[in-house]
Amino acid sequence: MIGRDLTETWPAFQLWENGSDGGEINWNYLVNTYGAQTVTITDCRVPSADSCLEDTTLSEVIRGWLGAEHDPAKKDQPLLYVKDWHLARWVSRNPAIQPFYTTPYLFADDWLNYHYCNFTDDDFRFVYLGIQGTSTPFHKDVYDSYSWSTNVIGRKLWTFWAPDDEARKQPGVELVQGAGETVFVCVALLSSRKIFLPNLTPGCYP
Ligand SMILES: O=C(O)CCC(=O)C(=O)O
Repeated sequence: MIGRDLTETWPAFQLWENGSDGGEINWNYLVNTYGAQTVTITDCRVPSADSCLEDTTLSEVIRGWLGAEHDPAKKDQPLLYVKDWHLARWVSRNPAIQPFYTTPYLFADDWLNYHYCNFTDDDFRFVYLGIQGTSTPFHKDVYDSYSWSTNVIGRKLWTFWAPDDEARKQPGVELVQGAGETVFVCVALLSSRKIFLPNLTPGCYP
């Protein structure tokens, strides 16, 4: 885990947070700036949620979270999570939109995104946005790559296991990532992440 200094100059900490104390998501900014974008969502109540991805607009998702009828305690309501959102790509193509992050020097050497950004229409720089209880199931990163992930708002619980099957039968190693902290996941770890407080997480996956 890397401390807050690494990303303290990121505009996201001003743009996406409400008030001077931080800690709360600035929903108005997200809706006004990014609301029309199509994002991919999963319902974290459904086992293997990653297998039932759907597309909708960001405004629709936020409207659902903030609506009077939304009660995350009710198990019959969906628990939506915005996943693999290509926000960095969209911002880089829209000069009128203020960038929300810069790649820290430690992670500048990124062969995978260099290739994808320059020679394809795809990339592996993602933002995740969710409310308390949303999570990403057990997985390892694309093409066995390394990854890094900075938490902008909220706290995130990570659980890591060593890559062999035997290790998965043991409890994993847990780590709580606070706002501004960056987790680096090396290829030797399989990883599963659970988010138990509101989070908004720019991630770039070399
Ligand atoms: O933040 C998350 O929910 C998932 C992040 C992720 O999948 C990753 O860093 O590999």
